[in-house]
Parts: sequence; structure tokens; C-alpha cells
Amino acid sequence: MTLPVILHVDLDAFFAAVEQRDRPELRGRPVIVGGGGPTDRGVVSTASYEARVFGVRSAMPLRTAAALCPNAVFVPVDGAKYLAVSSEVMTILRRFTPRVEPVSIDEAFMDVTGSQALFGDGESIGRQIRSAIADELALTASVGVATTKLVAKVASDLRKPDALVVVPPGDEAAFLAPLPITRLWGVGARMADDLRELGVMTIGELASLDATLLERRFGKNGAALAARARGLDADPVADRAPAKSIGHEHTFDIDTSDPEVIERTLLAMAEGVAGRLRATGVKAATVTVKIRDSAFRTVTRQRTLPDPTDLTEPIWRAALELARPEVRGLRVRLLGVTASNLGQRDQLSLFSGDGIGTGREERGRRLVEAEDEIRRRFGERAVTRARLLGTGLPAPFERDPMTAAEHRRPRASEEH
Ligand code: TTP
Ligand code: MG
Repeated sequence: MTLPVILHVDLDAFFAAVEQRDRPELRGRPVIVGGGGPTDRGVVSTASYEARVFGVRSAMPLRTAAALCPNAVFVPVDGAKYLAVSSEVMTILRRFTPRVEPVSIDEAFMDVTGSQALFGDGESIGRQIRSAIADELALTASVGVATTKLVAKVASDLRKPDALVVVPPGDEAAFLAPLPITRLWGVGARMADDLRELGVMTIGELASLDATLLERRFGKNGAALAARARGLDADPVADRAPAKSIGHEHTFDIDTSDPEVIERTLLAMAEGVAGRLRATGVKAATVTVKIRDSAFRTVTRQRTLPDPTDLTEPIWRAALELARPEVRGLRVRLLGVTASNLGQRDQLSLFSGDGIGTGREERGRRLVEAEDEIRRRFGERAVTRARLLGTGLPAPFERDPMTAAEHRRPRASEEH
């Protein structure tokens, strides 16, 4: 059985680091982000590490912070900017796996167990993520690598800022043992006081306590605490609910009846849909085309594929066959291609680099995955089918899941 490889990624002094990046005069200086300034009644959102030296912390009244660090530069919170940067960070993380669970604006868990054949082991992926965030966003992130979310989170926090900490499998309990109990999830100030009364200062001392004693003292939490102190935590990385369908639509600037234009447009859309299926790690069993004519009459035609796919060709072929009889004699205003009936793609075929599948389908897949990688690194237009060159069509279609129409299932917790 392969052990899980979990990463916890957390940006350093996030709001302050973004401000220092965008305003070079703030670099190297104590920066306090929050409210309206040193006399404001609000609290500190965050402080740069230069300000933390003076004892300034998140959630502290701004006036207290000003007293501790009179030379600090106070900067108001620019939420929209931080959200935009946050989504750039999450996009970088999703290059390595679709299994990304954002937990706050600057923090996410990732399950990279299945990504290792493609990107290297957890440590190497952690290094690549840190370089990508530094090179592309000019920010630093701390990363923890471990077999559980709990240990990965403690690890990312341990040597902040700008650090990578790896806890090898089997070392979890020893890694946690010397750390103070407050580092554990679920140990608040009250519980920490109670534990100190029992003479427990470190996680190791907590782990050596009898689980039934903890249970008697703290109830259900006590049993969970005993397990966590040993680094045991089976909480899976909860990635987003999978999309129900992935599709693209295109409205022509001028209504067209040119079969060549229609075919190329369907190809561009099939290409975009297939790319997003692969990026999401799913295959589609159903293809739907939508055709709207100059009189705004709309038809949709649907077909089930013999085999679920995430490749351009079968999607394009199905779309062509569905569209051809419908567009005859029409002036087409809008075309759409949607893939639905999605199923998780087999993880093994997705990330295996071990030379099993040498069949045609498998070789085709290696090629498109290489193309996907080139697009990831050099941009969407770096790999374009000859047929799409010089057509003026977007090639391939926009793949950003945030801008494309798609329908999501409610999260599991919303289903009942
Ligand atoms: P954190 O990741 O907790 O803090 P940080 O990124 O500033 O510093 P580091 O991770 O290096 O310790 O929170 C992320 C952002 O969330 C932070 O930059 C500002 C915001 N935030 C608040 O607005 N109020 C708070 O009380 C906390 C803790 C964070
Ligand atoms: Mg942070």
C-alpha cells in the first residue's frame, strides 16, 4: 500500500508580503496591515516578519501594535487584491494535482500521492511549488510534507518563514514529541491549561498519557487528542466537488454557414473541453452539441461515446457527426460543445510513468500530457493544431475553469 503524501502550503505574512512586493519602499521595513492606521480601533490583520520581532501579532489592537513598534508602516487591508493573489496561488498548486483543499486565503492542503510519477516525490513537489510561487508571484511560501494533514500543517509552520520541512513516514510521533501541546489542532488555551495541570507540556508527554485518562478528562475530544499526539490523523484532503459537465460555447461575430468554419470551431472547442477534462482528472461518456441559428432557434443533440474519453479526437468526431445534419442550410449564430456523464479517471493511468500501457491509447495520452505540460509552462498558444492556425479562432478555447460555464454538484455536506 502506498502511504499518502500530503503537503500543507502557507504563504508567509501574506497580506504584508503582498504589500511589500507591490510597494518596494516597504521592503525590509516593519509593515502592519489592518484597519485605518495606528490610532484606529481595529486590530492587526497581519504584520511583516520585521514587525513581528517587536511582538506585533495578528488580532492585536492596532494601538497596541503601534506602541510596540512605533516605526512601523501601517497599511489598510486591500481584500480584493489579496483574493486575486490567492487565486493565483491556488492555480499554481492545481498544476500538481486536482486534489487541493484551500483552508484559508493563503493556505491549502494537497494530496500529491498520485502526482509523484509525474513531478517527483513530496519533497521535490514542495520545492517546485515554492520556486513557482517565488518566480511567478514574488512571494514566499512555507511547505510541510508528511503522511497526514495534521503533521504537514505542523511542519509548514515549524520554521516559517520561507521554509520546507519534510517529515518522513514513520517519523511522525518523534517529530511531534518535543513540540509544545499548543501546536496540536484542537488544543485551545483552556485545554492547554488543563494539560499543564496534569504536568503535560509537550506533545510527546501527551502521547505517553493513557488514552482512557484523557477520555475521562476531556470526553470524546480526549480520545481524538491522544491519537493526534501520535501523529495519527486519517482526515482526507477534501478537494472540490467534481464538475458535472464541462463545456464551451462560441458566438460568431457574423453568423456563418461555412462548413469549414463550423468544423474548425467544433475542433477548437473539443480541444478546450478535452484539456479541461484532463486537468480535472475525469473522462466523459456523453457529448452534447448546441446549435443556435440566426433566428435564435436552438437545438441540442447528444450522444453517448463507446468509451469514456478525455481526448480531443473522439469528442470532436462525435460533435461533428451530431452537428453536420443540423447545420445544413442554417446561418449559425452560436455553437457549443459539452462533455458530461463524467467519471474519475483511473489514477494509475493518469500519473503512471512506469511504462505499463504501451498501447496506442496510452502513447496518445503521453503525447497530449506532454502538450498539456508545455501549455502549462509556456501558455495556451504554444501548442496549437495546424488546422487551427491562422483561423483567428481562440486556439484552443479558454480553459480557465473560473470563466467557463460549468455546473457543479453541491458539496457532499450539502447533499442531504
Ligand atoms: P496566516 O497564514 O495565519 O498569517 P500570515 O500569512 O500573515 O503569516 P504566517 O503564515 O507567515 O504566520 O493568515 C493569512 C492572512 O490572513 C494574513 O496575512 C492576514 C489574514 N489574517 C487576518 O486578517 N486576521 C487574523 O487574525 C489572521 C490570523 C490572519
Ligand atoms: Mg500565512
